[in-house]
Amino acid sequence: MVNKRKSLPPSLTIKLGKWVWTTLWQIMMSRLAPRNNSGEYIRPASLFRETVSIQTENKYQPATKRYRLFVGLGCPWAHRTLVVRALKGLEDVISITIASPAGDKGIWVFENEQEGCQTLPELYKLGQPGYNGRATVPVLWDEQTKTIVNNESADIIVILNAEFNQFAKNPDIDLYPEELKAKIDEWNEKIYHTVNNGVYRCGFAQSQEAYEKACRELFTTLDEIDNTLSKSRYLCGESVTLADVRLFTTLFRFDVVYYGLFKCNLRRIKDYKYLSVYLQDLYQLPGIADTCNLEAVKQDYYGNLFPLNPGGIIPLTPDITEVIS
Ligand SMILES: N[C@@H](CCC(=O)N[C@@H](CS)C(=O)NCC(=O)O)C(=O)O
Repeated sequence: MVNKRKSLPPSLTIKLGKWVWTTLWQIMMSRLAPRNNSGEYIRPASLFRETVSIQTENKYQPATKRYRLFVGLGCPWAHRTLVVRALKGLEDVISITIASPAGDKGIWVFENEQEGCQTLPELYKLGQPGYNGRATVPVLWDEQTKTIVNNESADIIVILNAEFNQFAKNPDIDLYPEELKAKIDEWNEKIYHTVNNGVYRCGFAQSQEAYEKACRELFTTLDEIDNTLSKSRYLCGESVTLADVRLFTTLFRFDVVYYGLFKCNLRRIKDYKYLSVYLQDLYQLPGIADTCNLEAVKQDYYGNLFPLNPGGIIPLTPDITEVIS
């Protein structure tokens, strides 16, 4: 039997589908990921940059149970703050609220009301009336003045490392010692651009050139790190520093999320002789495994970055926590 139903010729269907999808993709990507004229992803700067310090004129004095961290378990930037909180033994000093992504709204929400707020954008507005920018995790929040102290993970981990020692269970662990600062900063600079933000520059690239540039830079740095780790246990020698913490949260997500979803697929971490052992080493440090939630990571990335995964299917992946435990 011949099907007499009229239908669009396939080539026209494909052309139309491609045009509609590409146009929508570009609109959505421009919201998700600001870009420059070459299609390179440009991460917006964090706006709240105060510190906690015992200096008398400082508004935010160190105290126990005064500050709260708002985090998302999928977020690598927020994850850094959880790792430092665990390494320093600040669990009883700094409280935690875990926010979850509300898929269709593109914002972080709370399971239980926080400071009278149901969502992170509401909390930002409470902290700074009229605030209309991005509401990102992590946030270091002051429960006393009801303001945001800082929303930049790179700053928050420095604060947690140094300013709460009088209350910390492990005050002697110094992740940013004076004598290694220059070396740590040097790694941080390189690793931020090419690895931490580098994976986003791959995944959020909006041109072939931008993607290839980011991808090559990413793997050049990973190769260099692998070589360094053939000679020393951690990036700056035999003890863990903030440079390792910052690298760890990206490595933990790499094989299950960035490799596939962000097209970082030249190599996996498990293909690297030294990086793979290093990831395992860091994961096994006391308290770290408890900060890691692979299911939340997969759900957050594959379930919420709609333009990168329109079908919303969460892939089955090896359970890397079994491999690195
Ligand atoms: N510079 C920030 C970046 C934080 C960030 O991008 N967080 C993402 C989650 S992984 C977020 O909350 N995005 C929400 C948004 O951009 O609206 C930091 O390192 O603290």
